[in-house]
Amino acid sequence: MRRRSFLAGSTAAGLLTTAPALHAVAAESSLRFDRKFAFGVSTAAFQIEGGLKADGRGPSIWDKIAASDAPGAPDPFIGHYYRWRDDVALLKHLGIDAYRFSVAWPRVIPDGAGAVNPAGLDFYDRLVDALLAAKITPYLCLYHWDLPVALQQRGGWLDRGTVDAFVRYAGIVADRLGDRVKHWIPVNEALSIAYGGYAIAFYPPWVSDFHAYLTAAHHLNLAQGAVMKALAAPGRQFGTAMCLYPIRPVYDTKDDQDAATLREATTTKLFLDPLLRGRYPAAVEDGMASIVRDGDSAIIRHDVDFLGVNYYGPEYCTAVSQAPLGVDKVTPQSLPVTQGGIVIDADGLYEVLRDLRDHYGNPPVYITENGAAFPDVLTDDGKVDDHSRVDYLAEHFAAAHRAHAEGADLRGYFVWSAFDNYEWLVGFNNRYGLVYIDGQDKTRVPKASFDWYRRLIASRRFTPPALVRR
Ligand code: IFM
Repeated sequence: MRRRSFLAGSTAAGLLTTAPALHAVAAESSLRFDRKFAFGVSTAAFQIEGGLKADGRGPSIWDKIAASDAPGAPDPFIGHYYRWRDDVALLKHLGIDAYRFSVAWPRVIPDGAGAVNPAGLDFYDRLVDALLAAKITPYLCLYHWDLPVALQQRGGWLDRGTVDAFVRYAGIVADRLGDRVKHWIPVNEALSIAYGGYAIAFYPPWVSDFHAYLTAAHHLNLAQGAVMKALAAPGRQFGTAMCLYPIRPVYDTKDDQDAATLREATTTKLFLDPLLRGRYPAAVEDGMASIVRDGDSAIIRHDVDFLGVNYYGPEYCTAVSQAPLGVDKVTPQSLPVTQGGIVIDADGLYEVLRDLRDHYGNPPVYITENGAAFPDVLTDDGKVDDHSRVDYLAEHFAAAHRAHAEGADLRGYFVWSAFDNYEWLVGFNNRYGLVYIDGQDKTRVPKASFDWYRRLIASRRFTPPALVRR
């Protein structure tokens, strides 16, 4: 047998394996998930913790964007650093098997490379104990974008020294938590960090230069591989949380198809290929030549225990000669989008899982992020009826189920996100949570999607709304 069966359709045998369109399946059909399938939620330290100056935490490159330094300025976060016990209680109530969170590097090592802040480690130590007591398996991500400012001043991800500092930091966290944490994810979305920060100046440190982008990408790849090798120990599992989505041509022309292929080589596959295939895509080999040193490829390539897929929606490209690399990213007007402008397309998730099955050796996969921002409203009776999010999630769970039924080695699914949180440049204007957070008093209100997910986890089965609607 190629794989253990963690998922199974409860519909008539064969329907799912022949990949029917959802609407072709009988309305009463439900999809079943095996008990070993890990249901989870994801968060990130910077987006939920707050307490940026509490207990010796150092500054990160995101602090100034998100928070005013003025005395008495409101904390724009959800105060998880202070309310973590309540939050773990909510996670327990949700019934999840696993929780993916990140450790804030500047909380553990305030300047990134110097003295350790014991209070920072204590916080995560207590959190891990509380999760385990609630029977929730921790999936620990070491770096979700909050680089210590002192390291940025030395060049950030353009400086190879940041890789060494990262390996040291990872070792310090593992020494403290590695007796209880078995699942490790070194870096969340290296593509977002490198592309947003160094290619298009959209995120800190606001650089826009192709060579800088390749340099940052390579150092992030190296950091990930180096940590996986340095921390390896019996019983420990290492994986990724990687942006993976189909990149499609807008028009069915050779130019647009070439543009999409080039875009793929310079974005998603710039991270996937060196990890699983041990080499960069041919399109970037020349650009990487002066950056990659002997031995780097062997450090980066790794037999991961799981490949983490962060999927939100597909991307569309067209050939435009004046655009960088001759490729322009566009969103066709006709397609449905989330509040963040992301195209809603569950088939894209299915395609990603199929591509990993067919072209990357069918590694064990977790969906490490999937979710959507919609304009949620807290009604006077204290409820948030986020049916759009329920539909989005149900359709994506159905697509993942279908891929698994067709042989993709899918092991689990982490919804982004447990709580409404600080969505980088747009703050609380894009809410992704299953739990609504009141911006003023930070009250936690489970949304309808929380109840939907809770029922799914408890029963391990659900009926996708698409099956009923169409
Ligand atoms: O909030 C982000 C997260 O930090 C990284 N992945 C995408 C999410 C939604 O934009």
